[in-house]
Amino acid sequence: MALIRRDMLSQTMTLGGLTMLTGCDVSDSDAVQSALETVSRFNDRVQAAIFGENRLAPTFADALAVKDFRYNAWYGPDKAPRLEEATYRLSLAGRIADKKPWTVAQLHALPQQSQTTRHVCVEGWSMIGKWGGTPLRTFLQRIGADTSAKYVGFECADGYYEGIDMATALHPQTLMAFSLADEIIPFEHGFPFKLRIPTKLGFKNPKFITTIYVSNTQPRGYWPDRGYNWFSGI
Ligand SMILES: Nc1nc2c(c(=O)[nH]1)N[C@H]1C(S)=C(S)[C@@H](COP(=O)(O)O)O[C@H]1N2
Ligand SMILES: [Mo]
Repeated sequence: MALIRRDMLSQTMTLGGLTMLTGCDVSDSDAVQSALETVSRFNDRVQAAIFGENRLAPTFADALAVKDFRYNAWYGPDKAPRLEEATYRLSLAGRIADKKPWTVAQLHALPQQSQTTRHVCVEGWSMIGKWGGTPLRTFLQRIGADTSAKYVGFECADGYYEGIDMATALHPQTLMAFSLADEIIPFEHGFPFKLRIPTKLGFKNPKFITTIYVSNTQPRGYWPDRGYNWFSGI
């Protein structure tokens, strides 16, 4: 979010300082934007170093989880894609040994665990939910993903796209969530699964995923392409 980055920047340096640092005229808005992007990339690197693989997000008693979890996307719930079990296939691409597509039944047969954590949306709401599913790490191992690669990316049925670094993909709390509030995850929350990452802001939790890929090139993200910080850890 450009506004947040601008605020952060004004707390840390003056525009004059920015001009000196970057050698560009801050009255030129393209130059300001590119300086801000340099600072944002720097923030991504610092955050990646601070958010270690072993840092766990807080968990809560199951009784604190809401039953009716709030819906969010860049469009209303009536427009949310409905992925049908009969036809759904999860495609795999990039640095993965076994790229055979997965059916819902195959996904649901994976070992599952539950997690009660807080989802934080930058739009100003947060909610504790109970999700159940398979650690993405287990799935990546199952498909022979190259876990020495740098990133895992996701493409979604609604045109949304996101990506995470490999440390986050292998984090023990990063789940392919097949259930929400002890029920099969509802269509509008991402059926057949949503990627639940409690160490990341809500927008880095893609729903309606149709492709998972492994790459050494940093995947783009829908909101990062619109100015939000790519790393967005919490
Ligand atoms: N495919 C897709 N995934 C998405 C989004 C979206 O618009 N499309 N919105 C994100 C945002 S901003 C939030 S807060 C959460 C909301 O997930 P929920 O509807 O399960 O609460 O989904 C994230 N994942
Ligand atoms: Mo969000």
